[in-house]
Amino acid sequence: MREGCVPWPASTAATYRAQGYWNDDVLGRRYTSEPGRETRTAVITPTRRLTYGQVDRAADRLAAGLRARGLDAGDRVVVHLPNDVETVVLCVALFRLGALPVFALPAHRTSEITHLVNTAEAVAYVCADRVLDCDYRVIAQEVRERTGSLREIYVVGDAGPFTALAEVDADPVELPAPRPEDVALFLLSGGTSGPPKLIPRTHADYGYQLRESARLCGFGPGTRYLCALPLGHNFALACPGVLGTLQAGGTAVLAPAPTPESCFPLVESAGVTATSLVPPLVPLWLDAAEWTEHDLGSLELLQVGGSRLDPATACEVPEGLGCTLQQVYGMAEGLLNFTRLDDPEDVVFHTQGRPLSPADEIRVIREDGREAGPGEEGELFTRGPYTLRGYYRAEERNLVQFTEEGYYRTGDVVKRTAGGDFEVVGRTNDVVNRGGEKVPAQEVEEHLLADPRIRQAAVVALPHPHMGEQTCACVVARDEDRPPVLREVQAALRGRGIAAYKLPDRLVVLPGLPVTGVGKVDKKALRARLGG
Ligand code: OOB
Repeated sequence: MREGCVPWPASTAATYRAQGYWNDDVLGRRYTSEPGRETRTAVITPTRRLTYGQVDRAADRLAAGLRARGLDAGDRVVVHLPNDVETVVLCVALFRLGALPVFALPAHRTSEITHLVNTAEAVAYVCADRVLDCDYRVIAQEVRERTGSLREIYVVGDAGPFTALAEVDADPVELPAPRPEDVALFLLSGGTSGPPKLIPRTHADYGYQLRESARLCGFGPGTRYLCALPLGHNFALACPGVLGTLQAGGTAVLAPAPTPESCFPLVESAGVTATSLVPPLVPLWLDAAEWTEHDLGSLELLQVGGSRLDPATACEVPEGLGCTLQQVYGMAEGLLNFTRLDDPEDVVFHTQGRPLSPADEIRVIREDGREAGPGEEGELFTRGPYTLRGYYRAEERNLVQFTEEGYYRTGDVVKRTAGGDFEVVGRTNDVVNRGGEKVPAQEVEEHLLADPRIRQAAVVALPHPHMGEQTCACVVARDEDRPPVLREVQAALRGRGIAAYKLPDRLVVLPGLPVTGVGKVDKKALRARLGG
């Protein structure tokens, strides 16, 4: 494995191979090497349609073009693109080249991208020209000024001072195939405290994840999967997502946004059979489905995950959208849990499912350190054939986040039913789960403290009816007579270039913050005081 990554122990890797969890396949293998693929539709967007043959050829030309411009196997490339054809082709091209995509979210701004480029020592950044009110070329310029490793900036669309991705093109060349146990891509951590960390995923482990989740979800050549959430998020990418759909020979339908307005016409025109959403979108889809003129009759499966789905909303899905509901409790670090397509309603409505793989090892540890029994709460620890053994270049963090036996400490508090299904009931780490979007409290606190009006800051989660949780910033003002107000604080944070979903929803100015016996801010007491 590459420098900075923690490999699975050799004996464990040998077992995963011997038991068939890992095989010799690599991501980016030519799709048309399978019979009958050439003319079948691989990708659909509101304006374009590509066959597997076209994806294969475009990816080969792009890989050759990138290589001619000096991109090599092992190089990191920050990919910051909307759901569109270029994103899929780039992803396949990078896999073929053995270069490693680092998937940013569309909502990320200068602050996050700078952090990613620096942490990955990325040599290239690929962005859109503009989407809605955001000019990504401005971000590119700022990131280039603040980092030292970028050699190339590629833009999809009007490149301005940078290189247009469309011009990166060369006759295909023979490329050495990556090895199955090489890192193939980096995902971002969302569920842990502190700034996002990079999660190395190998060809073998990610390949297994998408193959096995495609099997569990019954994906095949007839599947038309709507990618409504950002393509670079694990859920929409590989659970089974776009990569699982393409591997199974189905069609990936890419929506520019997850709203009913943007998705319903595509469901009808492309005959979408499956999609995935985060919980706050489900009531919106249910409401819109009542009055829509679009025919949603092709939809068979709705996956929901990322944060807690309220059981009352869950119950409405089968009738309201005319499809099967599947709860997915996953994490970019690996472990995926699914309710099964044939589970009884009680399980589907009230639990977040059970592990994907028989090789997923699970421990639920109570506060007193003992193993939890059925129905007892505890923190979930896991290891397995697609769960990382360490974050990229994060030795210190890894000591906290992994046990000596290689279990990943999820920070999630769960209960297991007698049937072995999980219910996610809480969290031990300092993250606000804002309807599936993860807001690391410490990162926002650091930005708040840069505001001269703020002396002390603590960010806590408060319950919210639609989002599940909202972000509340508790601050102590430097000048008591002129306390900051929410709008000013949001504007200041926006000015620091952070993603909009990380802006506090509420601001509470206090004379002081409660502290624990050891002098740390007592967030439990804060939440209690705020009615959380
Ligand atoms: C998904 O991945 P991440 O990495 O953005 O966030 C992981 C964390 C989990 O540790 C858990 O705290 C929370 O998100 N979570 C859920 C959940 N699914 C994830 N909490 C309650 N109920 C659920 N169903 O969020 C993710 C990755 C792959 C598939 C689906 C979601």
